[in-house]
Amino acid sequence: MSNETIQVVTIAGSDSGGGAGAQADLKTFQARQVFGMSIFVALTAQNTLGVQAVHEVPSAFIDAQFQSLASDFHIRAAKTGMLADSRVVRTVVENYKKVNFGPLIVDPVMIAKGGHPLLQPEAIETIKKELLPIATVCTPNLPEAEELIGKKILTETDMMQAAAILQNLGVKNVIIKGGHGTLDIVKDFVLLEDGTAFWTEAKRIKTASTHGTGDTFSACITAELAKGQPLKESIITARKFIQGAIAQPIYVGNGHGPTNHWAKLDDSVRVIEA
Ligand code: PXL
Repeated sequence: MSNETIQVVTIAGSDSGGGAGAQADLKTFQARQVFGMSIFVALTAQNTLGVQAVHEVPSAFIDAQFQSLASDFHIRAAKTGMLADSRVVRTVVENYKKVNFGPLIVDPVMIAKGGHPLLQPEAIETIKKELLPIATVCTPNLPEAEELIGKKILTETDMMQAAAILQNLGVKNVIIKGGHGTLDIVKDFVLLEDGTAFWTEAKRIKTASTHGTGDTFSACITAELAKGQPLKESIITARKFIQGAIAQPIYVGNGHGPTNHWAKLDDSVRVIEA
C-alpha cells in the first residue's frame, strides 16, 4: 500500500559538515524510525571549525521542492531550521499554507555554534509575524528567545514569561531551552497550548561537541509527533534523545563536533510539573 510508512520533512539549510542543519534532522529521523525528506532553502560550506560560505536557494526552487513532495508523499509532520532571510521565511510560509504537511515545528535558528549568522536580523520580525502564527511548536534557545521577545532572560520567571509572550504571537506550544545558561543542571521550560506547563531537567555535560543540538532536538519532536505520540511525550522523548546524543560522544572534526545520532535515550532526564 502506498504512503503508509510515516514520512516527515525538514525545511532547512545544508551543513556540509553533517552535524547540524538538514543533515542532523535526517539522521534523527532515521534514528527515530520515520522516513525523512528535505527541502533545502540554503547551503553552507561548513565544518566543525566554522561556516566558510553560504549559498541561498532561489524561491522558485524552494517552490519546486514543496510541489515535488506535496504531489507524491503523505507527510505527517514538518520542521524548519535555518531560514536565512525574510525572502526565504515568506516563501516557506506561502508554500506551507498550500500543502498538508501536518504539525509544524519551528526551530528559530539564528547563529551557528562558531558565531556565524544563519538568519539576517531583518527576518526576525517576519518570523514573528508570519511564521509563528502557523507553528505548532517553537523551540528557541535562550539567545533566540531574547531576540524574539526583545528582552533579556535571566531567571526562571523570565523563561516562563518569555514562553507566554511567544504564545501570544500565535505559536501554540513553546519550549524555551536552557542549554545556553551556565548552571550545572539544564532546565527547559515548556508551555503547552492548554496553558499547562512543565520543566525538564538534566545534568549539563561538559563537552565541545554540541553542534546541531537544537536541530536534533526539534527533529526528534517532529518524528515523535508524526508517529502519533502526544506532544508532551514527544518533547520528553526528544529531551532524552538529545541528552543521550550529547552524553554518548563521537569524535568527528577538530572543532565543535556533532552529537551522536546513534545514541540511546538517556533516562536520567527528569520532568517537573509547573
Ligand atoms: O544548529 C543550527 C544550524 C542549523 N542549520 C544549519 C547550520 C546550523 C549550525 O551551524 O549550519 C545549516
